[in-house]
Amino acid sequence: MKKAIITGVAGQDGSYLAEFLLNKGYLVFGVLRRSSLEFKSRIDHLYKGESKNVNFKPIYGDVTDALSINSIISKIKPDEIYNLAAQSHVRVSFDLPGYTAQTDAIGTLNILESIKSNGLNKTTRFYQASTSELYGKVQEIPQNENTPFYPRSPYAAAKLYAYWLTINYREAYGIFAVNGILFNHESPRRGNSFITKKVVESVVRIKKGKQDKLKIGNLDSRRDWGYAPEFVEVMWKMLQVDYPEDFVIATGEHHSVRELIQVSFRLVGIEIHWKGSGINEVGFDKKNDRILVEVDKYYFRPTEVDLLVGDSSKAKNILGWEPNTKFQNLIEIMIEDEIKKNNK
Ligand code: NAP
Ligand code: F7E
Repeated sequence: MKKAIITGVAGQDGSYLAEFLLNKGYLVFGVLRRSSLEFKSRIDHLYKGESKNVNFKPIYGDVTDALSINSIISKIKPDEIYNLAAQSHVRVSFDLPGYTAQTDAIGTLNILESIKSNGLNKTTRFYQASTSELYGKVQEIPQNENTPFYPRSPYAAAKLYAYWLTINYREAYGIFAVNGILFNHESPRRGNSFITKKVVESVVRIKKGKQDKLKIGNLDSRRDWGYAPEFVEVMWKMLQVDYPEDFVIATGEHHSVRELIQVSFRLVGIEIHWKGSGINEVGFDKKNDRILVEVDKYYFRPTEVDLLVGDSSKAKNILGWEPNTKFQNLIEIMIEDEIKKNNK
């Protein structure tokens, strides 16, 4: 039975990846941070109650704590490690730059150093959750594995260190260590302060009369949004090939925050029109002129990433991976789930 460790297992991707690996017959060790409440909504079903899976083993650990990470890795000696743990919110990284660096940069060092110092170089494969945020102020469109990076946040700068460290441990010590440079991927399990989840939650609540307005930041920002369950599958694929290489994973489409809002409202039967500009722009219901969307500068970032769109043809050629779910379909899935939750 293959053994995998997932850090960040209670997050959006970690929860889908755990389910995916369990279905493949893995013994999955999920690293969980201690928190004051034990409720882990995305993975509770894997280790509590009737649905629990005996092959899922939760363990306490924190990637900033080298001792805990080394003790976990040296005991388990896993075949694969997926490092998904992160302070993953770009806006929040401007408020918490130190914590973001400790988790997203030094956390990666702690894992790689443990693989090396335990002599697991040839037996443990390592996946690093790299990100399209590395491209930041983009140097070319679309972005591929050779596009130069230009990080625009403490989050991206920390992830840049982890990206290069992964390559360095591969080249210096022969570890099968790879970067998945994943573009934004979303799902009903997305944290609710990220834009897709925030918009669909608000739209359904507004439709149900439970909320007045949606307050939003930069409407013009454009992202390449994919579907998280399809993106975790390719993390696994990257560790199954003969040679370690880095891959861009994306849908190849880009859409603005404005389109995201418009499509989401349309799916609940509301047609949004826009008037004004900049901070004074508003979105209103065409039927009754009611203002439903307002710009709030609180959500602006000190430095923004205006446009991300990826070219994942390398992943298609080498891993045989292609996305099935694109923008419209993704928003439909998320809205449908939100409506179901609201009807409960
Ligand atoms: P997420 O939902 O924010 O999950 C991150 C997980 O990391 C959470 O479970 C969190 O624990 C855990 N964590 C945070 N600090 C930790 C620490 N010091 N030690 C151990 N665990 C810690 O993120 P996601 O969307 O699933 O993304 C997974 C990874 O991919 C992240 O590294 C992210 O930066 C990267 N990424 C994401 C995207 C995307 O679009 N989703 C794109 C590219 C790259 P709690 O649950 O206790 O908070
Ligand atoms: O913002 C704009 C915002 O927070 C998307 C993380 O998973 O993907 C994610 O990072 C865009 C930005 O994701 C609001 O300014 C406007 O331009 O959903 P987001 P992100 O920053 O792209 C990358 C690939 C990661 O690696 C990260 O871990 O939407 N925006 N108004 C807003 N964003 C938020 N959150 N809230 C707003 O009100």
